[in-house]
Amino acid sequence: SSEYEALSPETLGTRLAGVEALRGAIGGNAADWSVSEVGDGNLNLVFIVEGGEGSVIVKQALPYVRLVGDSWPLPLKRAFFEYNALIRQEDRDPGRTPRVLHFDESQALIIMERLQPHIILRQQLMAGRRVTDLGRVIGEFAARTAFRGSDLSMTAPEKKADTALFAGNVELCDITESLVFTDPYFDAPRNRHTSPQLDGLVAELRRDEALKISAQHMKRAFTSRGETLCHGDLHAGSIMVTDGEARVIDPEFAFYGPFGFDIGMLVGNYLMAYHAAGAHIADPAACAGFQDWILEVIADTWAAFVAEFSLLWHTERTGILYPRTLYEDQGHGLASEAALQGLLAEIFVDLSGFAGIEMHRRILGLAHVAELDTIADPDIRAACEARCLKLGQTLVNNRASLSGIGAIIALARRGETG
Ligand code: SR1
Ligand code: MG
Repeated sequence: SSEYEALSPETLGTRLAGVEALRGAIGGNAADWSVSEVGDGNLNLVFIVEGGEGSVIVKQALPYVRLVGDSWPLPLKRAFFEYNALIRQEDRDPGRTPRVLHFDESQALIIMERLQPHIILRQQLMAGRRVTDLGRVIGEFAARTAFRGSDLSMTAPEKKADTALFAGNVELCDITESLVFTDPYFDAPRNRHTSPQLDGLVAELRRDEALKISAQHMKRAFTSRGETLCHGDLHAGSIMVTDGEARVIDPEFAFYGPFGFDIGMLVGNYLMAYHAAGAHIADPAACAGFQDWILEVIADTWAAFVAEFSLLWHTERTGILYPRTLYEDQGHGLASEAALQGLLAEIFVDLSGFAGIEMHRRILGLAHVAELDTIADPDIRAACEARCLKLGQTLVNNRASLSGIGAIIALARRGETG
C-alpha cells in the first residue's frame, strides 16, 4: 500500500490510471479523462471523472475537516467506515446507495457509481421541486437498514463483530457527540449563530434545564444504545434525487446506535426546509402547496418506516431479540404484535428527540443548512430560525407525550402560522 496523498484534478488521472475498475467503467485511456472537483460537503474531496465510456465519482477523505481546515485533524479511516457502510446498505436495501467500484484504504478513497442526473435533495427542496415517492423510498430504506442491521435480524456473532468494527469510528462519533448534542446548549467556541435577533431565544433555550437534560439523555442513547448500524448523517445533503428517484449517499458517520436516529435527523431536516420554504418560493400559493408536500413527505416517511419494519418483523425476525420461539411458536402472536408496537412507539419518541436536537444544532452549532443560511434578509432568516428553534424545543421536551407523526405535523403548522 502506498503512502496517502491527496488527489487533485491535475494528478488524479496519472495516480489512478492503473485502477482496473475505473478503466473498465469510463474507458482505459487516462489521458482522455476529464476531472473536476465538486465536493461541497464539510469533510472530503469529491471528483467527477469522465472518460469516453462513462463517468464515476472518486471520493477521498482529507486528513482534516475541510470546513475548518488543517487546524482540525480528522483520521482518514472514515473512508473505511463509509465503504463498509455502503456495502452493508447495498445488501440491506439493494440499489438505494451508489454502487462501489473500488476501495483503496491507504489512499482513503472510494470510486463509486456517479448518480446522474441526480442532484442533492437540499437543492431540490430549496427550489420548491417535489420528488415522487420520496417519503416511501427513504422510509423503507431507514426501516430496512435499521431492521437488517440489528439483533432482530443478524446472528449474535455477526452483530457483535460488526459492532466492534464500527466502534472504531471514534472521531466522527465524537463530532456528533459534541457538535450535535452538546455545543448548541452552551456558548461553545465552535458555535456560530448568524442572527443576533436570536440572542434572547438562544439564552432562553440554554436556561431550559429540561431541554439540556433531555439533550444529554438523547446523547446517552447515541453513545450507548447500539441497536443497529445507522447511516449516522442522514440529512437532505445525504440524499440525491431526480424528480422520480432518491438515493442515499455519504455514510461516513456510520455507527451502531438507536433505531430512531437516522429517521429523526432526517425529519428535523425536513422541518427546517418546511420553515425556510417561504423565503425561497416567491409565490405564496406555490409555497403553501410545497410546504404541504414536505409535511406529507414526513408523514409518508414514518408510515413507510412503520409498514416496512413491521413487515420485516413478521417475515425476517431471525436474530436473538424477541425470538419467534417465545411468541408465534407458542401461539402468542398477539404478544409479538404488542412487542412490535411497543418498540415502534419507543422509536417514535427517539425520532422526535433527535429531530428537535438536529434543528437546534443546525442553527446554533458549527454546521448549518443552506435553506436557512442563504436567506438574505436577516429578519426573515431569524424569524424562520426562531420557529425551528421553538419547534425543536417542543419536540425534545414533549417527545414522550406526542400522540404520533400527526402531532409533529400539527406543531410545525402551528409554528408557521402562530
Ligand atoms: C465538522 S463536520 C460537521 C457536520 O458535517 C457533517 O455532514 C455532519 O453533519 C457533521 O456534523
Ligand atoms: Mg456528508
